[in-house]
Amino acid sequence: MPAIPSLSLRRFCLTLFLASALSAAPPLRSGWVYVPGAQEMIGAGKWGCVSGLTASANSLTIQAGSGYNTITNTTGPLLQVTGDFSVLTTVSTSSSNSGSGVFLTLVGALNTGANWWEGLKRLDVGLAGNAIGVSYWTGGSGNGTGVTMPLPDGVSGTVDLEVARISNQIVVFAGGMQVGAFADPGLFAAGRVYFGFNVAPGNTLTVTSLAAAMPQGESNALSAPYLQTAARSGTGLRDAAAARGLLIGAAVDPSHFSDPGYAQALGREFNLVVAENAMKFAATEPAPHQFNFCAADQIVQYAQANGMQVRGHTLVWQQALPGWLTTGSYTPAQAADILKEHIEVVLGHYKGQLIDWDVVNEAIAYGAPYGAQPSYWLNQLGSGYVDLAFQWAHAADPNAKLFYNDTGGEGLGAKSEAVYNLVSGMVRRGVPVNGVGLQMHITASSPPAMADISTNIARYAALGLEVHITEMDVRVPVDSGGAATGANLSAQAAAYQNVLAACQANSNCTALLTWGVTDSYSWIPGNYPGFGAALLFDTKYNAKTAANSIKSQLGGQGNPPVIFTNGIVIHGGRSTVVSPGSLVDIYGSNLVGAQVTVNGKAAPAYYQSADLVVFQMPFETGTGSVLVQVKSAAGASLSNAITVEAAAPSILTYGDNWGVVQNQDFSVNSATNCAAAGSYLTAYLI
Ligand code: 9MR
Repeated sequence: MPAIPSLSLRRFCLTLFLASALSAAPPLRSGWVYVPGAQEMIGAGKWGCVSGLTASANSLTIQAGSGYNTITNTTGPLLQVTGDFSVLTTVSTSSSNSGSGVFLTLVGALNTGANWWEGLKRLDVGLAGNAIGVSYWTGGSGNGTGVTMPLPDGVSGTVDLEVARISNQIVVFAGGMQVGAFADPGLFAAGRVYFGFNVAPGNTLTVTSLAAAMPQGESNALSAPYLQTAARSGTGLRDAAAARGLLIGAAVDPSHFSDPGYAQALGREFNLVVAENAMKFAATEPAPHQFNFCAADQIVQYAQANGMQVRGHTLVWQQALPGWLTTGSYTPAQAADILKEHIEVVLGHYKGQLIDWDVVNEAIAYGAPYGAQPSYWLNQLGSGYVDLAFQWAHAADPNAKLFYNDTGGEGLGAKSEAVYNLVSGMVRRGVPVNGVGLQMHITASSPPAMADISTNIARYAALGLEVHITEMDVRVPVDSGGAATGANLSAQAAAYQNVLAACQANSNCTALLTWGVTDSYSWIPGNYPGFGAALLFDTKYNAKTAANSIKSQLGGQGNPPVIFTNGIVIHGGRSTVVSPGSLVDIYGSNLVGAQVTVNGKAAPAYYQSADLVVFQMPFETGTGSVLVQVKSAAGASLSNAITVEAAAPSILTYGDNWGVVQNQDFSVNSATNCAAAGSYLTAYLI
C-alpha cells in the first residue's frame, strides 16, 4: 500500500516540471556540452521559413493528413559536424502510435536526383507504437533499414529523445536511458546535419525542445545556410565590376542556400542581391497586419555576411498579392490604408539596409497600346496609386532610393515611350522617384538594339534619374535536356555584353542584375516552354560564354571592343549583304585601335573611330557564314557570324536614296550637295 501515494506524488511532480520548463532541452549526459548556439533551436524564426508545420515561440506542431508529412529544414539552423555529436529533443504525439509514428529526422545529405531517396542520407528516430522506431536511408534506394528499440519502462507521453553519433555508432537514448545502438553507415560523413521531422498519416507531433550537444572539447558548430560565406577568388564578376564602380547582382531565393554550389557562386561572383520573391506582398504580409520577414531577412543576412548590397523588390505590383487581400471585400479607402501600412512596415523593417526599392513594378500594360496595367491597386485607388506609393515610401524612409521598374521598355519603342512618359510625368509633378529599373528579360535572337538601350538610359539621365538593369536574362531555345547550341550561347553572350556596354556608356547606369544565379533555378523554362539556359552560370555553376563576355567587358585596360547586335553591315548600307571584296561597316563601341579578323585572318581596315570601323572583306573569303571579330589592346569582341554572299551587280541604297554616291568629304551626293570640280566621288555598288 505505501507504494501508491508515492507513485501519485511522483506523477504530480513530473507534471509540474513539464509545465514550467516547456522548451528546456533534455538534460545533458555527463561530459557533454551544448554545441554553441544550439541549446534552443525552435524559437526566433528558426522554423518560420519552413512550410508544413506551425511554429510558435516554444513549440512546433506538425500534422499529417492521409500521407506522411516529412519536413527538412534546409533554410534554418544546420549543424556542422566533424566529431561526436548528439541531437536532443522532447516530443509528444496526440495519436495512439499503434502502427504509426512521429519521428525526429536528421539529414546528412540532401536528395540529389529525381527520386526522393537519391543521394539522401537520412535517419528517423521516434515513437512508433509502443517502441522507439528507427529507420535510415543511405541514398541508393527508397527502402530504408528499420531498427526497433524498446521504450524503457515508465517512459511514455512526452518523451525526451537523444540521438548521438559516438565513434562509428548511432546510439539512441529515451528518457535518459540508452535504448539501442547500431553501426553508423556514414550518414553524416558530409559533415552536416539538417533538422527535420516525419509524421505518419493521421498523427500529430508536438516538439517542445530541440538542441544539439557534443563531448566537451569537440569543435562542432551551429550554422545556417544563409550564413555561409563564399570563398572569394578575386577574379569573380564582382571583382571586375567593383573595379569599374559597378554593381553586378542576381535575384536570390533563400531556399537554395542549402545547395552549396549556389551559396558559393552567388557570393563569389556578385556584389548585389535582390529577392526574387521573398520581399513581395504575399511573402511579407501573409495575413492582414501580420508581417513575415523570415525568408527576406535570410537574404539580407547572407548579403551582409558576404559583403554584398541588397535591392528591395517590390512594394506595389498586381502579381504576388495574398488571397486575403484580393478576395477580401475592402473599400477603396481600406485598400489605400492597407497599402500605406504595408509600405511603411516593410520599408521601416529594412530602413538603412537596402540600396534602393522597386516601389512600383510593371504599372504599364504588357501589350499595345501600353495603357495602365490592370491591377487590384488600379481598381481600388485609380491611376494615382503610382504617385501615392512613391509618396508613402518617401515619407516612410526619406533616405531610401525609390525606383520604378518595368519590362519590355528597355530599348526604344512604344512600351519604352509609355514608361518614359509615366516616369517623366512623375518627375514633373515632383513625385519622389530616384531611378528606373529596366528589367531586360530578352531573347538571344532579337535583343533590343544596344544603341537604343543606351539612348533610353541617357534620357533618364537627362531627368536626373539613375538606371539599373534589374532582371536580365537572355533566353535561348533548349532541347529536352535543357541544353542550348553553341551558336545560341554565343549570341546570348553578345546580348549580355551589349547590354552591359550600353549601361557602361552612361554614368547614371550603376547596376546590372541577372534574374537568378544558375540555369537550374531560372523562371524561364516554366514560363517559356522550349526555352531556358538564360543565365550566366550553368546547372553545375560553370561560367558560361555569357559570363566570360561580361567579365571581359568589365575587365582589362579600358574596355574591350564590342560589336553591336546586327552592327555589321555593308558600307553605306543598313543590312549585311556583303560579298568578297566589299567594304563593310562595323558599328560598336571601344573600337579605337581595333584590328578586324575574318575567320581569324586579319582584314584591311580603311577607317576607324570609337564606334565605327570600315574594313574590306578579303577577296579570298568564300561565300557562306564567316566569323568577324575585333581585337584591341583591351581585349577581343565576341566573334559575330555573318553571311558572305556571291557578288551580284546592284547599286546600294541608303535610307531614301537610291544608290549611294559620296562626295570627297563622305557626304551623300545629291542635287543640293554637288561635288566640287576636280574632286573625286565614290559610288557604292555590288
Ligand atoms: O521569378 C519570379 C517567379 O518565381 C514568381 O513566381 C513570379 C511571380 O511572383 O515573379 C517572378 O519574378 C518577376 C519579377 O518579380 C518582376 N518582373 C518579372 C519577373 C519574372 O516573371
